[in-house]
Amino acid sequence: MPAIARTAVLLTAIATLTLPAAAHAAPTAPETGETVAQPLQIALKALTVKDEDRTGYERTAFKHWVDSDKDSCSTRNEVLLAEALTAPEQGPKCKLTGGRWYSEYDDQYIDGPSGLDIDHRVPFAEAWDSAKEWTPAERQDSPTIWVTSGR
Ligand SMILES: [Ca+2]
Repeated sequence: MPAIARTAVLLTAIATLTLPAAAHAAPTAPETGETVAQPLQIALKALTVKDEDRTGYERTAFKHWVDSDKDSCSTRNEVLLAEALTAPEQGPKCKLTGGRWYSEYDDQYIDGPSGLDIDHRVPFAEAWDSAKEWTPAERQDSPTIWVTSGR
C-alpha cells in the first residue's frame, strides 16, 4: 500500500475512534434565551449545580393568605375560583359553595371547597433561592400554590 494510502487509512481510523468521544464531550450550557434540542440527560448534565443558600430566609418573607386586591376573597378563595372546573357560587364576603375541582397531586375530583387544601408547589425555603432578590410584592404574588385534595 502506498504511503499516502496508509496515511489516509490511518487518519480515517483515528477519526472513527475520536468522533464518538467528541459526541460525548462534556455538555456546555446554552446561552440565555437560546433554544436547544438535545436529550434530557445531556441537558441535565449541562446545568450548573450550586449549593443551596438559605441566608436571610424567613418564612415571613412570603406574605400569603391575604386579600391583596381587597375584593374580600382571600388567597385561598382566589385560588379556588381560578382553578375550579365548575365554578362555585360566591356569596357575601367571598363565601364559596358548590363547585368542582381536580387535584393533580393525587388524581382526585372534589366537589365543594371544604375538602380542599391550597398547597405550595415549591416550598418557600426552596423558592428563596430565586425569590430573595424579589420585592415583597413579587413574593406575595408568586404562583407557588395550587389546589390539592388535602389527603
Ligand atoms: Ca382577593
